[in-house]
Amino acid sequence: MSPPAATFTEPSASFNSLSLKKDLQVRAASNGSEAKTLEAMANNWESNFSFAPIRESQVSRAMTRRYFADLDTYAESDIVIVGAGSCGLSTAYMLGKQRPDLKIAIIEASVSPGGGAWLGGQLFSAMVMRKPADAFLRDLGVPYEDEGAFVVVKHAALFTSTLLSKVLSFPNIKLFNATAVEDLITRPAPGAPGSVRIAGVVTNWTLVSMHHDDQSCMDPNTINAPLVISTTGHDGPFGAFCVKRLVSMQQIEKLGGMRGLDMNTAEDAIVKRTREVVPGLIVGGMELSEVDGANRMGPTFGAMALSGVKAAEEALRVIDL
Ligand code: 48N
Repeated sequence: MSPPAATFTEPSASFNSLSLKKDLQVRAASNGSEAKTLEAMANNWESNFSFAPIRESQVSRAMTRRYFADLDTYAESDIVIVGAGSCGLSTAYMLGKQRPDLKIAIIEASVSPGGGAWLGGQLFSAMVMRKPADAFLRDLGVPYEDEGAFVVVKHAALFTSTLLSKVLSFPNIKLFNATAVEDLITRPAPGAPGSVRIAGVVTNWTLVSMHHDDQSCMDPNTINAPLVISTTGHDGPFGAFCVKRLVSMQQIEKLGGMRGLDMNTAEDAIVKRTREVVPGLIVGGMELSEVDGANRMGPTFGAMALSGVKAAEEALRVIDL
């Protein structure tokens, strides 16, 4: 049984105890069976307040029914995005806006999506984006201070939370967080012996992925998709996952390895080189620096946003071929 369609009520002008009291009185007036209870609550909600009664199993079913319906729906996706950092989320935002017809699954290993974009750099809150990435912020509706060649968002979390909320509001996009991609689904590439085209991802709950060495084999789950966009960040415990797998599958010879910090060189290169690295796999964001040996840019995020814009355009070019 599929969950009820999402019902979105307009945010109330000013929710507070007074508006709650008024809601209760309105409900009491129109609801004979509960009128007494609601009236008592409206008159003295400090002592008579109670939520509508529930059985715990209803909560469990509300969660699990939706989760398993989503697993079923997205088992066949049009696009899978691996990694919900600033690049992956920017990619999803651009695709969600332009192609509501596409089923897009985002697989994020961490419980908390957002990757490295919750702070501007070290533990400093403000986030710098160099122009022309300010155009992306305007499209997203994130305010910033203009400093000439660059702009500053007062808190990186304002950018990331705004982007995340927009992505999660698209009905054709599903975020599976706390879920790791632990391999790629492949098919022989026609006419290219030994080469493959990517045809989906192999997933497991991240906690399971982290314990393959100390638990008996826990086989993974899978998502089929004609196109995967990998934005898993530069090398690290989980980072650069898909490009490292391409090397171990002998689909690319070796990784270029991320170079030292050079903001000007790095940001231009990441945006320019966002592309389909092997058939069916587009790579963007800092994962790309590992493929090409691009420099890192440090605490500036314009290239992540615009690499996401580029990755979305590449995806639409490839998927409509
Ligand atoms: O934020 P990241 O790490 O990656 P990007 O490319 O979106 O943004 C990079 C950016 O934050 C920088 O590194 C800045 C600009 N600094 C540059 C520099 O010079 O240091 O997000 C990657 C996401 C994370 O949330 C990971 O948890 C996730 O990808 N992830 C995975 N998710 C699912 N399966 C995996 N195998 C996996 N590996 C990583």
